Amino acid sequence: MVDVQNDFCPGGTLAVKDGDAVIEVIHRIAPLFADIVLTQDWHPPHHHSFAHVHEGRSAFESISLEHGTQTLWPDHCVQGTAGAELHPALGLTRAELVLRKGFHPDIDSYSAFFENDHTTATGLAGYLRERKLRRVFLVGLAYDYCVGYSALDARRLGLPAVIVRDACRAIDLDGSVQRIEAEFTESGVVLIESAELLK
Ligand code: VGL
Ligand code: ZN
Repeated sequence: MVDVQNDFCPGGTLAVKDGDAVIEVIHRIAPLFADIVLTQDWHPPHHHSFAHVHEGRSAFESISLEHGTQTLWPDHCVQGTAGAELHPALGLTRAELVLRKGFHPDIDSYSAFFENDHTTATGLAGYLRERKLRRVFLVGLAYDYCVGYSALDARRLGLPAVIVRDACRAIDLDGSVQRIEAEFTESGVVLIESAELLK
């Protein structure tokens, strides 16, 4: 489960429309899974992805960096703040790992597996390998950023990756949904609805 944190839910600084609506769906399907891993976006206060760090720039603009384009975001999920906490309605207390990402000040990390240089590992691949967890189902926020990039990296690592679409909500910025869905098709990320799991 990716980044179901206060800042990505209504009232948060980078609120995804209906972000908290994923919680009910996630609770419904959670009992079907033997192992649950959570991620938490976890930025230092002046993280490079924050618009305020870049003189004269505004949130939701894109800038060019060494490892590609960076969308600038409002300050969000700052380490130790209430906005960075997992949503209080989440009841996944049996989750086995909470993986934090995005803590290096100069680079963003959408994916739960690699930072945005596509090289620096978060450790999740090793964790899954050592625990012999060989397939990932993804839920959470945001569909077109952290969920999507995580699914694509899972495929790059050779793991089957299934996104439960109604257990995700998208930011939907400048065609981001269409763009990532084209990549899903190319790399074999599978989209399903929770009802298909529950029947
Ligand atoms: C995310 C933008 C910035 C996400 C995280 O969780 O999808 N999006 N940081
Ligand atoms: Zn972030």
